[in-house]
Amino acid sequence: MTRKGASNVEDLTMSVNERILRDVHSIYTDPKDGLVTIAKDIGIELIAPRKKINILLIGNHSAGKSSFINWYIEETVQRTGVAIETQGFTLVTSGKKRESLLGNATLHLYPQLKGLSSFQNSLEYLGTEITTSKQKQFSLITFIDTPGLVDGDMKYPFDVNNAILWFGEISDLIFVFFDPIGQALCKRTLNIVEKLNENHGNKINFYLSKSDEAGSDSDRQKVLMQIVQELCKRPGLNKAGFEMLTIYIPTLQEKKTRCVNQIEDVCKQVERTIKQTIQNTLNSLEKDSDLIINRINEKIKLDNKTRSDNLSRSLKSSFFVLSSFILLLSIGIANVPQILLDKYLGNNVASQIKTNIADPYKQFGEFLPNDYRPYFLPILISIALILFFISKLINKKKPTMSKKQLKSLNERREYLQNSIKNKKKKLYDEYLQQSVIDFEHTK
Ligand SMILES: Nc1nc2c(ncn2[C@@H]2O[C@H](COP(=O)(O)OP(=O)(O)OP(=O)(O)O)[C@@H](O)[C@H]2O)c(=O)[nH]1
Ligand SMILES: [Mg+2]
Repeated sequence: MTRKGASNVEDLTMSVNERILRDVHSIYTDPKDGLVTIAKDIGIELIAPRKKINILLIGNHSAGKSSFINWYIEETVQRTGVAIETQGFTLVTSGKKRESLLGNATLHLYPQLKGLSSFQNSLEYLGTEITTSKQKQFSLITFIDTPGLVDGDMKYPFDVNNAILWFGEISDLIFVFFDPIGQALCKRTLNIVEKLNENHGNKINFYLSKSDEAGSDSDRQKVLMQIVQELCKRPGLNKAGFEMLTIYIPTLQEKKTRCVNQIEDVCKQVERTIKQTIQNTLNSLEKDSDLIINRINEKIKLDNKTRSDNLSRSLKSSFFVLSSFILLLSIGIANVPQILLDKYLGNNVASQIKTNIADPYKQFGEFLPNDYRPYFLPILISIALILFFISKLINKKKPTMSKKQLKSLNERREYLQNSIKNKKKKLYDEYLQQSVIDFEHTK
């Protein structure tokens, strides 16, 4: 099968949302015509939008973070159990084949992780699990599974707080899991949540996980109250309308429970975030294109101004060169003996020169006091030289763009104004159409 064929098959199996994000990503990253390259050439740093959203899961040890991921993707990728199962940070993402990557291989796949300093001497604690699952919205998600947080002497072989805060920055959603049995009120979890909340409050969602194990309705209410109270004690977290969904993994439920499982609401939240991300991505595409177009316009305007400045400089400079030249010529001619002029130019021309150049020159010299007359010639030559130097000084031209550069800028502006904007419009229409279809289905 040809590459083209392969990509068509891929297109057919891809969801509209996935394709929109992939297309916009490649509009940015194309090495030749990508927005990142075009912007860089004119001094603007752009970051390509991601093809997937990132969801960071944090919480106490054994709160069910890894189990949630396995449930979502409908595959057992992450180890789960009562022991401290997840020891490092794992990115779980969908791809063409099942693969587990550790350390450097993960950095290779996600070069931006090189900015994360927490794993400098313990890269083996940073891994990626690629699975072929496309369940729910997984093809548009990267889950970041983290080690359970515990209080006390527990030593992590890397800077766990720093790593969580770093991943918080690049995440679109942060799920905080509290479970009813374990250390629901683990201080370390609360501290990190408080810190994350400073800049990413809108991304954070709290869940009472394993809520099937929370006992009776009133027991569960008590646990919920306790957690909410503890969270509200933190000044930054004390916000009105605290929401904490109660969730459990249906297949792991041990006893029958009357507890309402709100796990589907988690999926809906994920879908909302994906939709929002697509809208934001398409809007950024438009905004970034405008930014580049404006910068290109400014550059062309500046170049035109520099060109006209250069022209006026060279006109002024030519005036001084010409003056200098005329002065030197006059000095030369005025000092040629009359006999030679008569002999070589004829009487007529020679007498014209005498009356129009040589005589005024002599009269002009006679204005000078007697003592200065010997310096008349050197003074005139110096003036001519000064005029010449002034012309050189004025004639310092500023660099302008070459015809080729101008042509390429104009072409790029054209490309952004027409191709990219049309493409954005088309993708937006597709997105809206699909949203309408989704809406019809949910009615
Ligand atoms: N009853 C019940 N058990 C669950 C649920 N979710 C997870 N478990 C169990 O809880 C234990 C811990 O789950 P994990 O998914 O490993 O928890 P974790 O948060 O990833 O734990 P660490 O990686 O150690 O931080 C496992 O034995 C799971 O089977 C749930 O919703 N209900
Ligand atoms: Mg785990």
